[in-house]
Amino acid sequence: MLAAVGGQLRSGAQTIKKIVLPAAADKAKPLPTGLEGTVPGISPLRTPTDKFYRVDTNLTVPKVDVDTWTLEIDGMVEKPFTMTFAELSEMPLIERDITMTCVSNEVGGGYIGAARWLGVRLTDVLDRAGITGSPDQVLSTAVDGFTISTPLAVVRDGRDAMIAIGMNGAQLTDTHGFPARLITPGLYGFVGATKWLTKLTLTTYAAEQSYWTKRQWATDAPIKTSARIDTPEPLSTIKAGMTAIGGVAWAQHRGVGKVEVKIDDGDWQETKLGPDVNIDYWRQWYLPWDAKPGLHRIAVRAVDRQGRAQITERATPFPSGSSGIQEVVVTVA
Ligand SMILES: Nc1nc2c(c(=O)[nH]1)N[C@H]1C(S)=C(S)[C@@H](COP(=O)(O)O)O[C@H]1N2
Ligand SMILES: [Mo]
Repeated sequence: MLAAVGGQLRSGAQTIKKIVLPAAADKAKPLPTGLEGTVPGISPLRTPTDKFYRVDTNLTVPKVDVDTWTLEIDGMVEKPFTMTFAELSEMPLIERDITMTCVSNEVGGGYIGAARWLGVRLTDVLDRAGITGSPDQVLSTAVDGFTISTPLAVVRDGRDAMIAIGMNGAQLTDTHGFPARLITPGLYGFVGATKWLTKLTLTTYAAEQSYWTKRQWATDAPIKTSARIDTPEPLSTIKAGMTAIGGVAWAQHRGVGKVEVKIDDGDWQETKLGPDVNIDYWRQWYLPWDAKPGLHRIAVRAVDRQGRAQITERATPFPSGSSGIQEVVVTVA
C-alpha cells in the first residue's frame, strides 16, 4: 500500500522518465584501473548499477513522476521551502565515489556496492533554508512515507553527504531511488541513504523517530571496518598451483590501511592493495597463493588507516551492524 506524500507517484506507470543530467561543477577524479583485470573473481572496483544490491521495504518499486516531484525542507528552519527537480539540478553538483553498505550485511555478505554518485551537497540545501534552534537530526521522508533519521552533526562534519540524482554516469534507476536520494558516506544505508526522497525535516531525536529508530536499531550507525573474500569462493574446489586469494575491504570515512590473510594455522600475511580511490571507498586486495592439495581455511581481516583493526568478535547485524572475521573453506585438488 503506497501512501503518497505529494501525489508524486505515477500511478500504474511502468517506467520512469528519461532525463538529461547536468555536468558536475566539482568532478571526481577518473577512476583508477582496478584489479579485476588481473585477479579473476575479484569484485570490480566500481559496481555496475544492475549488480548493485537493493534493500528497501517496498514490495513494488515506486515509479516517481519527476515533473511533479518536489523536495520540501521544513522543521527547525528559518525559511521552509519546496523545490522542483529542475531547481535542485541547477544547484552546484558534486560527483563522488562512495561505497554504500547495508547494516543487514552479514560478514562476507553482498549487501555492499561502490558507485559514482552525482548530487547536491546536503548542507547547501539545508543552508538555503537556514537552520534555527538546536535540531540534532535530519528526518528524511520518501514518497511512500518511509522515514530515515540521519544525525545532523555527521551531515555537517565536512563529509560529502549529498542528495544524489545520478549514479554511475546515468540518472538514478527506479530501484535505486529515482529521481533523488540521500547518500551519506560512512553511515549504513538505513541512517543516511533515503531513496525516492521528497522531504527533509530538521528536528530532534527526542521529538521524532524514523522507521528503523522506532524498531530499536542504532541511531548513529557508522559502517564497521570489514573485509570480504571474493575468490576463491567458499566451499569451492580449485586447481593446485599458483592462484590468488582476493576480495574487497572497507572502512568508510577512515580509509583502509592494511588487509591481512591467514591460511590454515599460518601467520597473518599482508596482502597487496588495489588503487586508493578515497577514504569513503572500498579497497581491493589480493595475495598470491601456491595452493597445495587438500582442504584449506582462509581468513581475512582489515585495519583502518588509523591502525584500528576490525572487530573480531562476532555480532549479528542488529542493532548496529555485523562484525567478525570471514573464514572460507576450500578444496584444492
Ligand atoms: N525509501 C527508502 N529508502 C531506503 C530504504 C527503504 O526501505 N526505503 N532502505 C535503506 C537501506 S536499509 C539501504 S541499505 C539503502 C539501500 O540502497 P540501494 O537499494 O540503492 O542499494 O537504501 C536505504 N534507503
Ligand atoms: Mo540497509
